[in-house]
Amino acid sequence: MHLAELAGAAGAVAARIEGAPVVAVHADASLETVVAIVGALMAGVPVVPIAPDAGPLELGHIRSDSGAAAVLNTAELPIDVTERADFAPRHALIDERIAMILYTSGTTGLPKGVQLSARAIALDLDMLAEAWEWTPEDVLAHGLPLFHVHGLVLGILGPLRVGSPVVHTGRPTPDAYAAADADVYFGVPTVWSRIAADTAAATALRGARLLVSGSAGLPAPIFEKLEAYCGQGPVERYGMTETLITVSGRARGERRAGWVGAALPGVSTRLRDDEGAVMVNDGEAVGELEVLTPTVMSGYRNLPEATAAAQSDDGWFATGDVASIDADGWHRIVGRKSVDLIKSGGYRIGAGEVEAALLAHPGVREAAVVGEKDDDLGQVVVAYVVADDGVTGQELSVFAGEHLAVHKRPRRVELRSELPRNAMGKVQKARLGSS
Ligand code: MCA
Ligand code: AMP
Repeated sequence: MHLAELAGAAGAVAARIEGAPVVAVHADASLETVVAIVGALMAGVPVVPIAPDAGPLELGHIRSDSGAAAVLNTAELPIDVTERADFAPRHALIDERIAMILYTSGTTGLPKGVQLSARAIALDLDMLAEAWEWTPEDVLAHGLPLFHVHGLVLGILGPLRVGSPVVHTGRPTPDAYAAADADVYFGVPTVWSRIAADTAAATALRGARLLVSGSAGLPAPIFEKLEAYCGQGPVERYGMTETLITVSGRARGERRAGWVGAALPGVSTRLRDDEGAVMVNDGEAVGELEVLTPTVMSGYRNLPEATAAAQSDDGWFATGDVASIDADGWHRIVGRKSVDLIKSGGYRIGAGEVEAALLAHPGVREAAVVGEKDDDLGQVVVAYVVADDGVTGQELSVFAGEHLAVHKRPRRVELRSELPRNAMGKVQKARLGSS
């Protein structure tokens, strides 16, 4: 679809929804999703992209918490991508208005709505375009989901802002990436690891100008394999839904396996130790990474306390990631402070949300969910459950599947007679794999 056609089709959506408080979009990987989201942006209506396979719990929560009056797209209000309207956008991506609300998992409870202003999104895309020397001459390819920052903000709004064509491959398989014949490729580490294991696909990317990896740490051996087969290792970049992308390698700069680059212009970063003292940037000392960025969210929706808790007393955003920074300002992400935030295939999954879904089963008495190391997905979701006699792991997998999006479901459910607890009665998750 050409830009003028997109503007016409999105204009038709914009005219229809103008004045709505919030709209949700059933965000499958389709042109309809792009038209609906761009239409909402044109109309200045905050848009909530929803995972197409979201379970009833998440869906109900997201709709009521966001206040979305309607769900656009194939599910409830079919969008005709051939319809056209001359809608004059009243709100370019420049103001403080909330453009998008992205629901993302925390350590406990239901997902939180991260409110992103139009200005923050535009600024982040401009910073990335500069760092990656991204121009209208580049064809971008990726096959990432359209309900998170990576696939949607970077992967769809990015090309629209830069003016570069984008090919969405449907799924991010090695074959589809190899066939895309693009200049720039975006992927999560799982995608890069699958490409690195497929010599033919990896070799087909030799002509690319830039490979970019993010959403989770790229293992150094994968970087090195890609370097060998594709002629370059990916540029890594780091960010969060709450801050957008704040740290990145540069297109023409150094690419260092295991490191995610330097702060983008206008962004400051620092490390704090357990007592809150700011640490030295010597490339060795590890502490919690904090960022001060003009791209930070406009708060969690309806959660002023959680919003305040994520900030330091002097207004920096506490990422919850543990990192080191070297004297040149390069960052290495070492892990996360909380075991209750799991990253699987680049998806952020809150252990508490999965535990709550399992505990809703009448035969489940206790549940503890952890992320266990996995070569393909980085981490996989594993549930340890104490259940009544006769309840099977298989039954609980199916039960969880009825309540949660597929990427949040435990890949393994292990039944235990009890869970290891400390003297205070708190589950000791670190002991679960071996107990
Ligand atoms: C998956 N399957 C399951 C389960 N999980 N079946 C039963 N139980 C489960 N627990 C099914 C899937 O539906 C699929 O079935 C098949 O198993 C293969 O699944 P999987 O191995 O997960 O492969 P995949 O479906 O290809 O997923 C890998 C993936 C995916 C493509 C890398 O994880 C992905 O799209 N990740 C991107 C996440 C992302 O965009 N994160 C960005 C967050 P079938 O084949 O039948 O369908 S934004 C962010 O992090 C910040 C801002 C940043 O820095 O970017
Ligand atoms: P999300 O909320 O899905 O946006 O996930 C944000 C989290 O993903 C961060 O807090 C990090 O833990 C992780 N992350 C993103 N990019 C990277 C990266 N390049 N290296 C390591 N971790 C990353």
